[in-house]
Amino acid sequence: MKSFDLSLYLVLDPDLCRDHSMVETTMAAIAGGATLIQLRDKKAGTEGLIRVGRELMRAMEGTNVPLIVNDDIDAAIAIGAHGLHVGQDDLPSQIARDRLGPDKIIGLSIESEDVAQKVDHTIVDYVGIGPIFATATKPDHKPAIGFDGLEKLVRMVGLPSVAIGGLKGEHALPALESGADGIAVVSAICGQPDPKQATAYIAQKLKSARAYL
Ligand code: TZP
Ligand code: MG
Repeated sequence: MKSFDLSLYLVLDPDLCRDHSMVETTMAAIAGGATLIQLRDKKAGTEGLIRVGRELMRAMEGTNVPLIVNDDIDAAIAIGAHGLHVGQDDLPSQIARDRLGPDKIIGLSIESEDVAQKVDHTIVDYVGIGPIFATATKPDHKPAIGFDGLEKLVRMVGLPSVAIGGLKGEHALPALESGADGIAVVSAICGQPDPKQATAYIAQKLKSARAYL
């Protein structure tokens, strides 16, 4: 069954997690209210991703929170992850779908109107839109689009969407007001002294934003 909740999407970054292992950070975030976890490690290589991904899958069993792997389809398949997230420079989503089959979640990053126009709704399950703000977490990111840009792209794409890039709990309201289904964060959780509390804070902001809207 392909079901997922984009509300509070944690993208793991091992460099930022430092003081806590990826598993510790993930389990703390889930306890704090994270609804989806993405394993993103640009340095690990496929074998490294598979190792940590399998550990994550074991730890997350029974939580109902899906694990999505960034970029590396071989790792995603070996791990038995719930899905794959690809960017514009990664594997084309059609090829990803062919290899993963219909039941896995496929997410796609979009950052401009050009790209938004080309999204294939029959293949992609959700889009990650951003960066909303410039962020040191992804040094090679595309220009920041702000919440106005987010709103435009959410409307154009018409798929479930999550905003990303420089976001913190305070941005839950403008992100949801712009039409996104949730926010994706790295540094607002990874590397925080207490990842569970950091996640619970964002979850609370999302809850108040929903109550307000
Ligand atoms: N894609 C666009 S911005 C970004 C990614 C993976 C990094 C977001 O990190 P942070 O720390 O939440 O700004
Ligand atoms: Mg990528």
